Amino acid sequence: MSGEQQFQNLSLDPAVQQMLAKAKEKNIPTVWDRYEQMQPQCGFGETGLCCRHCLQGPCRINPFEEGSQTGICGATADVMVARGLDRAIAAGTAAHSGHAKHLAHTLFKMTQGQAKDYKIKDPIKLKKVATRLNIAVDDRDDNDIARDVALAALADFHEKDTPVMWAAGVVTPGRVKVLSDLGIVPKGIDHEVAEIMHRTLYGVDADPVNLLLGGLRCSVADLAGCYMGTDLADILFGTPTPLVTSANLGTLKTQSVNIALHGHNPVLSEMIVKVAEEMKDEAIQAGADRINVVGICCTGNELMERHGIPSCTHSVSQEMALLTGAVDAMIVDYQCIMPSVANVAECMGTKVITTMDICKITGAEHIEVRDETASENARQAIRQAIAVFKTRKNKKTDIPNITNTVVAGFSTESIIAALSKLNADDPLAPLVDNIKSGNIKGVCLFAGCNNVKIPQDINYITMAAKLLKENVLVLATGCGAGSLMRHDFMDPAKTKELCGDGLYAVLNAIGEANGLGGPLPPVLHLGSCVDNSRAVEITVAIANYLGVDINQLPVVASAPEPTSEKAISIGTYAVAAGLPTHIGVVPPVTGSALVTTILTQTVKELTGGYFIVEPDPDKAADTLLAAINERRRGLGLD
Ligand code: NFS
Ligand code: SF4
Repeated sequence: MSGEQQFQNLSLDPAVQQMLAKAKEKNIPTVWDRYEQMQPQCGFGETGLCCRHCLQGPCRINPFEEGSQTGICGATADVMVARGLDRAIAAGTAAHSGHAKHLAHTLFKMTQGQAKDYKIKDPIKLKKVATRLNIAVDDRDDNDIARDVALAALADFHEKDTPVMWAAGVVTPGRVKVLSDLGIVPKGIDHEVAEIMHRTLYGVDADPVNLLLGGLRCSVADLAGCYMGTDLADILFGTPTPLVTSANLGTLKTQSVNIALHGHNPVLSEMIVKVAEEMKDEAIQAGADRINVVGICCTGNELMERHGIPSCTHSVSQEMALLTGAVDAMIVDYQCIMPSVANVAECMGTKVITTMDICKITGAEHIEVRDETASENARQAIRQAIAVFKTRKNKKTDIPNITNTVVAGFSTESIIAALSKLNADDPLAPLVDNIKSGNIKGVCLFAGCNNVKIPQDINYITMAAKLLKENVLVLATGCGAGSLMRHDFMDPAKTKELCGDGLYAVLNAIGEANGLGGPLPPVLHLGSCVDNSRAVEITVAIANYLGVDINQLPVVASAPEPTSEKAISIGTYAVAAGLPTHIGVVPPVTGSALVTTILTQTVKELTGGYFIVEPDPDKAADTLLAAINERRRGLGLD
């Protein structure tokens, strides 16, 4: 094989393939090289049968061997696997809710006049959230309402007698009952994370079913953290409305000071975008035409949704952005940042700048960004990027000439607004009627990451293509959205080609009614991974409209290429919410037949949701279609 073709088994994105060829030529190791070097990976870990929870270990169980089938303390395979899964859920929950807590602190400080760079951008959303929380809004100052919302958010982290408000208040009444009956309504977000750490400690919970119920409860706390993250970010930075933008490595520009923002929390990235605008002249003085801010991973999604900032790449291909030689600074906050970016940056003569005290990377420069001094800190970081540009400006870059058109900016609010152009009095009616008639067979949410074990994007595009043709409305978040946007699935010019007739008719009617002169894009971008809450909000609205519970709706979820523990916690709350939930990578649970059966079958009797583990994307799409059809029949639809 020659040229870039040899990289087709690593990534389906032609821009990534070009950069892989360059990495090879320059002998710069990437995630794919390290993956190869890691083979064969350990079978004990792969099946969840190794335990390091105490100093008598490590213990491992060989499921194929006679003899000792427990760890030294007597923990069985079932216990080991359940404990491991619980800790992954707790880690995911800690991350999403840590992000939300950060926003709550920022919002609170803003109301106290201590974070002057931040403002309430969406007072309507503020009042909507406050009302849901039973916080008075009439005749009150926005600042006072915001303070109460921030305090309610912070209160949701601690154990209390009442349920977590961002959990119990955001699902259907039927779901609250299901979760209450199972004893899995969280009492406090941090409390649930801590309790998982406690019960998975050496010599605590040794009942796999009890452990899994604990994991489910923690995942509901994860839903709360995600939902809070979305709510507070919308209040501070605005609720997305549709806009046109672009994606892929071609969004980097040789003549510009290129800043790649990578990570998750808009608290940082929003400030960089704002200050970059103000510092344009400094960039021009340095010889650039402007400051070009692009996104990577979920912070990229947040900025794209709210401001149309282009996304340059996502997830497993993050090193590729640096390999272009055009990134003057990669500024990161936390989560999903491969430490290897610091090495690639060094090879390419550029910089990674870390900004949060919990996320420093050896080899990167650290500029602590604090709420109180955010714009000044942002200025410092951008100045570093301009300095790098000065040394880079006469050097060759290798930017793949590949960009994809993206229509993004969907949110519950913007979708309802678009639907209200078809029926102002009853905006959900057009959506629900089309589901009933079968123009829309069902809804599938694609979420999660890319994973080095899978040729990048292949599962997303295979599955989405099949589901769209079958008239399934496709929503996407996180790096799943990133994947689909880099293959034109968010380009309205492709809606006709990609969608079945019924779905196309609906997307076109909405687009026309909104003056777009054409359809909505084939896939609706709902935002970052915390914004899976938007999919929950839409699903709950449909369920309430029909007077049914979530587990009856023809709605499914899929993380076809999951990597992070955050994807595990999200998948688990999708199951707790009652959704058939596909994952395309086998998680480390197969060492326990009991745990595997509970997750893929038994849990269905408890929550109505269940996991579908299927690495083959074609088969996975068929299984999700069958699940959608089963639910349609349950509702008496064809
Ligand atoms: Ni979600 Fe987003 Fe991407 Fe995966 Fe990481 S950025 S929070 S975890 S890799 S989708
Ligand atoms: Fe081994 Fe038990 Fe310790 Fe785990 S907790 S390492 S199974 S002795």
